[in-house]
Amino acid sequence: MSATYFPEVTKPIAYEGPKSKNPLAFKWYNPTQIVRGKTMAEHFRFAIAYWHTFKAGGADMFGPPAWVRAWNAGTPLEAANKALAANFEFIQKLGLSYYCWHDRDIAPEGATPAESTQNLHAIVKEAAKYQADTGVKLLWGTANLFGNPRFTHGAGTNPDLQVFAWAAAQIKDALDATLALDGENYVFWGGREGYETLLNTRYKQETDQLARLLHLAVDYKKKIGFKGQFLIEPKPHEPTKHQYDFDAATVIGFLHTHGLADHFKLNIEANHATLAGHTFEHELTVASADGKLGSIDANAGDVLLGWDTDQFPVDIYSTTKAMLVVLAQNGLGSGGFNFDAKCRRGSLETLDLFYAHIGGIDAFARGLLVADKLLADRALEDFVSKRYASWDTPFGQDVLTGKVDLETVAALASQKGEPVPQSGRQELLEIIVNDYLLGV
Ligand code: XUL
Ligand code: CO
Repeated sequence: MSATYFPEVTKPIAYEGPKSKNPLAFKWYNPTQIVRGKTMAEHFRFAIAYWHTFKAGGADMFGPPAWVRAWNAGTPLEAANKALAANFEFIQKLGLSYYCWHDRDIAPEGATPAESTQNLHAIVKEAAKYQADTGVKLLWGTANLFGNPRFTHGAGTNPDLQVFAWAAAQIKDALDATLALDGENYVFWGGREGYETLLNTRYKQETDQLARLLHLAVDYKKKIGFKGQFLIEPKPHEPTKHQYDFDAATVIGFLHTHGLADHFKLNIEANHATLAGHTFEHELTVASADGKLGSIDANAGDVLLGWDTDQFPVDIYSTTKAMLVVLAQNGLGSGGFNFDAKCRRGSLETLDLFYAHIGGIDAFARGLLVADKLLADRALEDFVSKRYASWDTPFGQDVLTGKVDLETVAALASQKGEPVPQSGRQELLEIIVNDYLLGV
């Protein structure tokens, strides 16, 4: 294995088990271990986020990039080629199989749309060679429709049709590139699709514009024969004050309103969930309930900071609850777990990239094992089944499926009398989850 950009890691990260003291080893993620009939590798399909891992430099609001990265050198195209080499070396050394990109992460924007297309084609050609050589695959591609100042007032939702046209041009190219690299999904995150003030905004028209852009993408997808899954990634705010794709429930409503529900699933990001005032498992549950949980951006926010810190997930309580939802719907299909996460500014070495990913991977692997055991033992389910037992009766099912009218169900009130209040046993269930977390 070549040691160009990560000489500090000389062999692929291996599973060594929970007793290992080696920080460059997995303690819980054993890619070949079977859980519920699937290997751990199949359960997760972990992906590297190109933007955080290879393009971020630790910059924040108060200081410029702070990290020295050997691949960040030469002309923009030379640097793009070096980052590509680093990407495949890193993924192979981590023992993973997927990556995700924005168009502008992998190839520099040119002076004209034609030059941008050309840059993207050149890099895609190289990426295809690396993919063929390494077996690493593209989980999803997306277009960066928020970085360039032309998108300040939105992309699809911009008041200027000319900006909409530039967004369309970028989506077209990004879809072509995703198809060329056999991408398994394509993500739409509504970067600046939102508003700052209603004083200057036609809310209804902007949401119609967004729906139109998505319909155009669906039509183009069919035209070029792209079979991957389209995904929308909700986020409540940041960069705009109010984003139209606020949360899972809002996006699901939007998709149904605009005749897009058959064409999209959701990519749920943990930190976006908490920004919306929800838990990660809430957003996963809402998406899953509508058959729309398609993929996951695996990261975490900071409880004390109300913004999108995109930290690596280490909280196994949260990963366990997430995996309960994923297992209940029998996996993510063509989706996976993309580490949309970055090291803290102070974690400045490339070695920190390995520790960060290993920590996140193990946190989810542990969550999978605990969730599997909770399900296998029906540790929560027996209580939940009892809680809903009245609905599982034939009469309950008739009410639920609309076979019973209001008077008939109302008659039950006097027939059976005052309902007996039942404990929800929240604290007991929390103890049970803790026991499993500590016991696995
Ligand atoms: C931004 C974010 C994006 C999307 C892809 O908060 O999560 O990186 O995942 O555009
Ligand atoms: Co994301």
